[in-house]
Amino acid sequence: MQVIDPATEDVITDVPLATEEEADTAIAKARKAFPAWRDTAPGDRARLLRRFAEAVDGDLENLARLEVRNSGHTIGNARWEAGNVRDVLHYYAAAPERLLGQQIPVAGGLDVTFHEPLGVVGLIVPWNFPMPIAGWGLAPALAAGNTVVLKPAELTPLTALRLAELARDAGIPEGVFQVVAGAGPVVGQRFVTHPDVRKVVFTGSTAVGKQVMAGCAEQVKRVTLELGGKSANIVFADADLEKAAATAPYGVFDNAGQDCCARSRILVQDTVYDRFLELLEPAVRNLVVGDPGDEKSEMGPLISAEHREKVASYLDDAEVAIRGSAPDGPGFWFPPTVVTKPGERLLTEEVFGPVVAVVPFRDEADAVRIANDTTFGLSGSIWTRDVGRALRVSRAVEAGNLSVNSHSSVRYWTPFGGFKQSGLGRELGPDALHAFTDVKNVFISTEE
Ligand code: TXE
Repeated sequence: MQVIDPATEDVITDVPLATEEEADTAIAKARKAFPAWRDTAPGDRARLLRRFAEAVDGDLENLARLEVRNSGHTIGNARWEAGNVRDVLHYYAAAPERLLGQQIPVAGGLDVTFHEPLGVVGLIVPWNFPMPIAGWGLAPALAAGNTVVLKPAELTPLTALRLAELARDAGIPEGVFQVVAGAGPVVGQRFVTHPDVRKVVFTGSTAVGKQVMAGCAEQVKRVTLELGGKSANIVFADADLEKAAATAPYGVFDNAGQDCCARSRILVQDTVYDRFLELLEPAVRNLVVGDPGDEKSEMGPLISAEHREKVASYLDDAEVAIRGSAPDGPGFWFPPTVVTKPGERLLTEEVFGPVVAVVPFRDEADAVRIANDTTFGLSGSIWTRDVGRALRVSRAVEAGNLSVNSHSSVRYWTPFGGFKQSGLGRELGPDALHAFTDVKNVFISTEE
């Protein structure tokens, strides 16, 4: 498979696509490696994860540059992403020694619980954030004592392959973490059907996520899903309008909008709607779109020509109000685009590109109604100076990750995941660890 630089359309390298048999070989190796990894003393497992984190840190600039070329991410973002893998590995490195069970009062004996690792975990990773999404799965999975096979997206395998090399260099035993680059319907599907894969963590489109979940149901296989979004950025009239408008582009155009948490609907209270658009316009026009390797760039290209066509199709029946800049020439460029008269598809489907709809609302109830008028429920922002309103609206919006007066979505200390068709289960934070274990209860009789 050819790997393409989306900013130049140059072929970077070729990567062999694994067959189903090769996926089976990797799964067999992971299964073989499982008992020894599960039984590794917690302190030793923690030490190996820390060494892996340090190896990532030592390679941070190389990983970031690799992502700039393979995914078109700006160098600033790519450094954050590699740093996030390091941080998540450090965070979960503390876990093997703190994976505490319970002792439960019962009659006639002693009752204790254990958090047992599941076995082989299959991670299916998309192309939009290849590094962090890999890290969010593999760090807690390994910390809890599972072994991992990871399938990167067809378009973006390079940083995952590098992470596997770094793991090996750090001393993670053979078979404990393997990367199998291949097609979704072949390798990804094999993770779903293979009985030795005990859990699948899937991040990607809602359509494929539903198939993965249905496939996992056949074996009652554990599954975590992180799917699409259509998140709302709700701006009330009492908000710091300057700040809300200046930061709104980063809430939706970051990673060229290829972000499941993109606030792709900006809902603005009608009394300040025109003023907000006036403030938004320079922020959109001044966004630096260009060579992702340049330190000054704030937005890079889209991932592929095919994806650019899909993004463009959302403007067929829409009226564009503001259009930012984008380079000409080779590369899958698309300008940041603001729409005030969106078509139905743009309002309901995930665009996954730099296109945002700005929609007026009347009052609090109206804002909540519009925000919730979607099958998705991943993320969102609320801009207001009224603390009571911030809390009321946060509780009323059906989404897993909300921020008030901020566009932040991901903090590795806190749970991340979706309501409704945005997903199932949570990643990150302390609870994600339990998503990679099953609780075992043991009763020991004290009767003579
Ligand atoms: O996703 P796919 P695509 C959304 C976004 C985007 C759209 C399509 O709207 O425009 O999905 O992107 C693997 N069994 N998101 O086509 O196909 C595939 O190889 C098992 C949102 O890239 O879902 C890749 O590794 N696996 C999203 C991963 O699934 C299969 C991130 C995701 O690919 C498979 C990405 C199968 N049958 C896209 N078919 C988010 N939540 O951030 C494919 N795959």
